[in-house]
Amino acid sequence: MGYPATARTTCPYCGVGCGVTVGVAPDGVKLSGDTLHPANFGRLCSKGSALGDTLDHEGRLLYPLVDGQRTSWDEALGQVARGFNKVIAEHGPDAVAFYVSGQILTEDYYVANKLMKGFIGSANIDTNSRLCMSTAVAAHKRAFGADAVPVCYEDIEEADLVVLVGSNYAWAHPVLYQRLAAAKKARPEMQVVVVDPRRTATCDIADLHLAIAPGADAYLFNGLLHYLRREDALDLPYVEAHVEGFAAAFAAARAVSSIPKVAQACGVPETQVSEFFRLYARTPRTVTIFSQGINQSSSGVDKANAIINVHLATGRIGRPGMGPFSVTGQPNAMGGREVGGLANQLAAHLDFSDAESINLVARFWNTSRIAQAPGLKAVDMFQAIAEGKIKAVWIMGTNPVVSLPDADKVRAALLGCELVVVSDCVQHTDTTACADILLPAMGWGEKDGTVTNSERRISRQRTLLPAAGEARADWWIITQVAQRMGYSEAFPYTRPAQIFREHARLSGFENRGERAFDISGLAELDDAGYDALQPVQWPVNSMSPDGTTRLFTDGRFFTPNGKARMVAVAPRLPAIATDADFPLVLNTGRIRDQWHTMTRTGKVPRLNAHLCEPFVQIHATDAQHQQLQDGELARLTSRHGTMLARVQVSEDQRPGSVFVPMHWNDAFAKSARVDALVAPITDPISGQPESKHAPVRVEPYRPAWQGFVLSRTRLDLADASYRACTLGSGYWRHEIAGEVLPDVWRDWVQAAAGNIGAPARLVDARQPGGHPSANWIEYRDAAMGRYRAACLQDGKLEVVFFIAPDQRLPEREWLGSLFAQPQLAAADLAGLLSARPPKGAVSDTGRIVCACNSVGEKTILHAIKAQGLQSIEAVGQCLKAGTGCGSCVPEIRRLLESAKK
Ligand SMILES: Nc1nc2c(c(=O)[nH]1)N[C@H]1C(S)=C(S)[C@@H](COP(=O)(O)OP(=O)(O)OC[C@H]3O[C@@H](n4cnc5c(=O)[nH]c(N)nc54)[C@H](O)[C@@H]3O)O[C@H]1N2
Ligand SMILES: Nc1nc2c(c(=O)[nH]1)N[C@H]1C(S)=C(S)[C@@H](COP(=O)(O)OP(=O)(O)OC[C@H]3O[C@@H](n4cnc5c(=O)[nH]c(N)nc54)[C@H](O)[C@@H]3O)O[C@H]1N2
Ligand code: SF4
Ligand SMILES: [Mo]
Repeated sequence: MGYPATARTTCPYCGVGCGVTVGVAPDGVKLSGDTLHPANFGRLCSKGSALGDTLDHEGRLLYPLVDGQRTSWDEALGQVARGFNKVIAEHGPDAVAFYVSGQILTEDYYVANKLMKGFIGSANIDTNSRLCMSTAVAAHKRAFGADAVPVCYEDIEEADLVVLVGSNYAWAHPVLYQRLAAAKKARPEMQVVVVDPRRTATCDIADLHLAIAPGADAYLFNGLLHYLRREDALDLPYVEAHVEGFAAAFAAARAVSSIPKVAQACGVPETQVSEFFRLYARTPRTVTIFSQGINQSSSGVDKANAIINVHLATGRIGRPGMGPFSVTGQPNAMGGREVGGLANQLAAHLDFSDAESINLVARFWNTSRIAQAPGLKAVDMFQAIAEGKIKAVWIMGTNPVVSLPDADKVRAALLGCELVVVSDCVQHTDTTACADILLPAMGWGEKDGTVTNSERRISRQRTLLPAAGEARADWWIITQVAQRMGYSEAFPYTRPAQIFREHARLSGFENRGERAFDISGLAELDDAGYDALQPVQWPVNSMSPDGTTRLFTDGRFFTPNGKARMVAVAPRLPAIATDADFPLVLNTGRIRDQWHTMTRTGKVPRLNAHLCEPFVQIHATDAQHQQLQDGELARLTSRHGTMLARVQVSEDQRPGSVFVPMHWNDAFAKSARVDALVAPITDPISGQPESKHAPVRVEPYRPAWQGFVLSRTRLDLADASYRACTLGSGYWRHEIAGEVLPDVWRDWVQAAAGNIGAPARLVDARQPGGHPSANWIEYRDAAMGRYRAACLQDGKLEVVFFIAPDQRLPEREWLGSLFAQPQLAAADLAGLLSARPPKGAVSDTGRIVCACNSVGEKTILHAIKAQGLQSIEAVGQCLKAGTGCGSCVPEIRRLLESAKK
C-alpha cells in the first residue's frame, strides 16, 4: 500500500475534533491545522500541534503477547475466541464482558457492540464514556427524548452570553476556547460566566466567576429558573407549545429560590448570584456549556436537566447563539453513543426499553441471539469481575486501572480474573500489566475510519503511515475474533467502509423520523466516497442530505408527543460528605498538556515541561491548617486509598476543596493514581462515578530525603517511596523521595554507572580518573544529608543526582538543558554540582509556560521587567511566547499581572 504525501485527518485527542493536515516526508511528518475543517479552521492546541512527536515506535506494543510471550496473530486470536467461547459455554454469555473506549473509531465500536449484543447475546459491553458522557446522554434523553446535542460551534461565537459550568474550556477544549476568546475580542459586549469551584485558566476571559461550592450547581440553576419566572423573563408561549413538565420543575425549584438562599447553598456572594441572574434574564442569546464538573456527580443527570430546564423555559434552544451544550471529551465519545456502545443502549439510538427496538435490531443483524436487557455499567462491571461473576473481559483503548474509581480494587479484580485481554497501542500501562493476552492496536496516523465530535460532526481519521510492528486495526481484531467464535457470516468485514455503510443503513432502518441519529444519507457511499468524505453533521438523510447544523429548530423533539420535557429537580449534594477525618473535597481533572493516562502525551518533552509532577492544589488557609508548605510533598488519604503529590498553595482554589490532576499513574510515577482515592459512587440514573467530590485528608509527607535525578536513560529507582518520571529533551527527569538513608543513592549511582560503563568505584571530583572515558564528580555532606553527583562520558553529561533533606533543591531546567550539549563547556562544568548556571546563561528559562516555543517562566518575567512589556502582544513579539497555539495566554497574562504587583 502506498502512503499519501499529504493527508487531511482528525486530531485523536479531545472532542473538539480538529482537522489536521499532515505532510509525510522522509525526514518526518509536518503537521498543521486544517484551514478548511469547520471545527478549527486551521487552529491547533499544544497537544494537537505536538502530534508529530508521538509517532515514533518507542514504547509501542508491536506484537501479540500471550502470558508475556510473543506469538502469532492467528494463535492470539484463536486463544481469545476459545477463551471467550469456553466461559460462555460454561457460565453463559453474561459471564463475559467488553470494556471499550471513546478513543476507538466508530467502525471499531460498531463491530464490538454488534459482537457482544448481537451474537454473544449479552449487553455487557460498556465504555469509558460511562465516566465521561453518560450523564449528559441520560439528561438529553429525559429532556429531548433522544441523546442529541442541539447546538453547533458557531452558536458559541454568536451568543451574547456564554456560561461555562464545570468546564475548564481553556485547557480541555482549547480550540473552542480560542474561538470563544476571539469572538469576545471582536464583540467585547459578549459576556462570559464561569461556574467552577476553582479559578481556572478559563476564567482569564470571564466577566464573572462563581466559585461555587462543590456539587451545588442544581441550586444555582433551580434558583435561576425561579428568578426568570419572577422577572417575567420566560418564554411562556414557547413552553406552552413545545414543553411539558414546567409546573413540576418550577415547583421543585421553589424550595430554595430567594437570592440569599441560593447564594448560601452555592457558597458564593449574593451580589454575584444576582449579577448572573440579571445577565441571564436580559440575554436571549445564551449558550450554557457544561462538562465534567456537572457530569461526574452522583446527581449529575439532575444537574444537567436543571441546566436544560432553563433553556427550555426561555425557549433558548434550536436558534442561533442559543442552547445547552454538553461538550464531549474524547475524540469519538459521540460516535460511541451513535453505535450504542453503552451497556444500556442497543444500537443506533435504540435501547432495550421495548421489544420493538430489540426486534428491529435483531432483524437488521439477522440474529436470534440478541441480548434482551441492559448489561452492567462500568463500575458494576468491574465489581462483577471482582466477584468472579464475569470471568473473561476484553479491554480496548482505555486504562481502567488508572481511570476508574476505587482503582486499587479494579487492579485486584483484573489480577484475579480468569481471562483478561487488552488491546492497546502501548506496551506498558497499568492495565496492560494485568493482561493475559495483549493485542497490538494501530494508533493515530495508522488507523482509518470515522469519529464524531461535540457538534455531531463526523470526520475521517485517515491512514498516513504504515502500522507499527504487527499492529492491526481494532475493527479487524474484533472481526477476526468474531469469525473464530463462529460468526463469520455476520462479520465479513475486510475494510472500514463496509462497516460504516452498515452502520449508516441501520441508522435509517425503519426510522420514520423518530430516531434522531440518522445518517442514511451516507449509506450508499462507495469506497472512494468514504475515503473522500468531508466533515458533516448528522442527521444526514433525504431531508437534509448535507447534514444538519442545529437541532430542534422547529420546536419538535423526539418524545412521543414531540414536546421537550422539563424535569423536576430536587438538588442533592455529593453522596459522601466531608467529616473530621476527611475534611477536604478532592476535585480531580485535567491539565493543559497531558492527555489522560499520558500514554501518548507523556512521550513529548515539550508537553511534559508545563507541569511535570503529580500535584495537589490547595488554598492557603487549608494549607496552613494542615501545616503544609508550598513545594513540599503531601499524602492524600481517603477511605479507599492513598497517594503522594507535590503541594501547590494557590489562591485559585476554593477553601475546603483541593484539586489533583487525573493523569499520573504507575507507568510514570509511584503512589500517584488519584482514582485510588475516589469512591465507586455513581449517579443512580446514568451510572457515572462521582469523580469530582471524594472526601480526603491531606497531610505533610516528610520523607528522610528528597531529590532528583536527570539521566539519559530512564532509571528504575525502585526503592524510592515517591517517584515521578518525565521525559525531557534528551534526558529523563526523576523526582524522588525516600525513607531509607544514603546507601540507596550509592546503589542507584552504581546502577546508573552500570548503564553507561563507568567504573563501579566512585571517583572523587578532586581525583578524576579511574576510567579512561568516564568521569564521576561527587559531593557529599553526610551531616547535612546532602549528596550530589554527576557523571560525564567523553565530556558529555550522562547523569546528575541531587539529594537533600527536604525539597529545597536547585531548579532543573538549566541542568536539563546541559544534556543537549555534545561537550560540557568549562563554565557549565564548574557550576554543575552547585547547579549554578554561568552568568547570562540563556538556558536558565525556569518552568516552561509556552509549550509551542519552549519559553519558560523566568524568561518571560525577565523580559517583562527588563523591557517593560505590558501586553500579551508585546510578550509575543519579544519572545514568541503565546504565539503558537495560544493555550498559554492565560498564564502569560497572570505573569504580566504578577509583575505589576
Ligand atoms: N488537556 C486535556 N484536555 C482534555 C482531556 C485531557 O485529558 N487533557 N480529556 C478530554 C476528556 S475525555 C474530557 S471528558 C474533557 C473534560 O473537560 P472538562 O470537564 O472541562 O475538564 P475537567 O478538568 O475534568 O473538569 C472541569 C472542571 O469541573 C470543575 N468542577 C469540579 N467540581 C465541580 C462542581 O461541583 N461544580 C462545577 N460547576 N464545577 C466543578 C473542576 O474544577 C474543573 O475545572 O476534556 C477533554 N480534553
Ligand atoms: N478521578 C478522575 N477519574 C477520571 C476522570 C476525572 O476527571 N477524574 N475522567 C474520566 C474520563 S472523562 C475519561 S474519558 C477517562 C479516560 O481514561 P482512560 O480511557 O483510561 O485513559 P486513556 O489514557 O485515554 O486510555 C486510553 C488507552 O487506549 C490506548 N489507545 C489509544 N488509541 C488506541 C486505539 O486506537 N486502539 C486501542 N486499542 N487503544 C488505543 C492508549 O494507549 C491508552 O492506554 O478517565 C475517567 N476517569
Ligand atoms: S482542541 Fe482538541 S481536537 Fe483540537 S487540536 Fe487540541 S486536542 Fe486536538
Ligand atoms: Mo472524558
